[in-house]
Amino acid sequence: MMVSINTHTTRKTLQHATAVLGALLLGLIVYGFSQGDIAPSLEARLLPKSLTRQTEWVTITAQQVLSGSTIPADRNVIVHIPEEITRISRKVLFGRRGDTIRYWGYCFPQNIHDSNNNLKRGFPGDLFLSEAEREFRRQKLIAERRRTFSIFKNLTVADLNETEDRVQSRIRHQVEIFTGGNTCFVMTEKSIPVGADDDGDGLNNSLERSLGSDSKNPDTDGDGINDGLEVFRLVSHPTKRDSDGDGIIDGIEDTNRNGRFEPGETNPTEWDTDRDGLCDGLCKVNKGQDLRGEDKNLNGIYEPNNGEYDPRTTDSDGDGVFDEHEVYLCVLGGGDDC
Ligand SMILES: [Ca+2]
Ligand SMILES: [Ca+2]
Ligand SMILES: [Ca+2]
Ligand SMILES: [Ca+2]
Repeated sequence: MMVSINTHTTRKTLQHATAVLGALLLGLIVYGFSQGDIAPSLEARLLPKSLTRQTEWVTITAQQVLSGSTIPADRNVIVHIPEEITRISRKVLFGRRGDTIRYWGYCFPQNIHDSNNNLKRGFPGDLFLSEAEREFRRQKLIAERRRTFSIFKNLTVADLNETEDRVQSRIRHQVEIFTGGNTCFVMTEKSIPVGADDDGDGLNNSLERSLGSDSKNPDTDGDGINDGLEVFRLVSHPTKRDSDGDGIIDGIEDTNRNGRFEPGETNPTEWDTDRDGLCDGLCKVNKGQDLRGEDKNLNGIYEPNNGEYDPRTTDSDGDGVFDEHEVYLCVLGGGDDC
């Protein structure tokens, strides 16, 4: 009993010591470099200055990045990029959340040469900013610069262009590709998924787990479109071969399998692409009693000789009678394959 309490206490003490050490380290960094161009970067931290000192430190281990983890909001987070990762893009590593979520951080350089370079420029590592954070800083700098103009002076196009140029040059974003062995600091306003991408489909392992897709298989449902394209571009189900339930699998609807619904294709996320009332493939109608649809053999090819209609056109044969009405007339006439 005593032993377990002591172990627990020791662990607590160690955790505390690590946290204090981390805070001291950042304190030194901030103090040491506050004279250089680090100041605007740190001022733009996501938390008010008064709160940053008491912000908790969290470490995400290389093992956690491999299996997929979450970077919590409003914490000082240290992420160890596992050696197993050769290279991974910032977007994939942080689950493509940067368009809407403000996060920023920096990676400590791996060798002393890089380190010296960065120290000369007044920052101990290479900065990265999410798209949302870059836009936030851009707007802030533009507003600051506008205030420096006299209210009696009209801004010319040249003034505005100059403002834009100056602002762009002040926003430093240096890391798009992360490599194994890096140690990086991250702070985010909302939690973001972090992880390796074992199967290279653009979804990191944390996202794959939350979506229920297979992190070792780039096309979990085997419909011909990879998981990343399904989630981020097509917005279809990575675990469902026929996302819209019209009978035709996603990779047949999206013929060139590029994750976009384009002219000449049927829509993998809409059961009736041409909205003529008949589904693209075959669907149950009349409370499940009948099967009706346009591409009846579900092969993605319009075959009028097989009694099919074109799921891309409301009037497939161009005779002025809409497809749905043709089916209605067929049923009235007692046809058995309408
Ligand atoms: Ca993946
Ligand atoms: Ca798929
Ligand atoms: Ca479908
Ligand atoms: Ca469809």
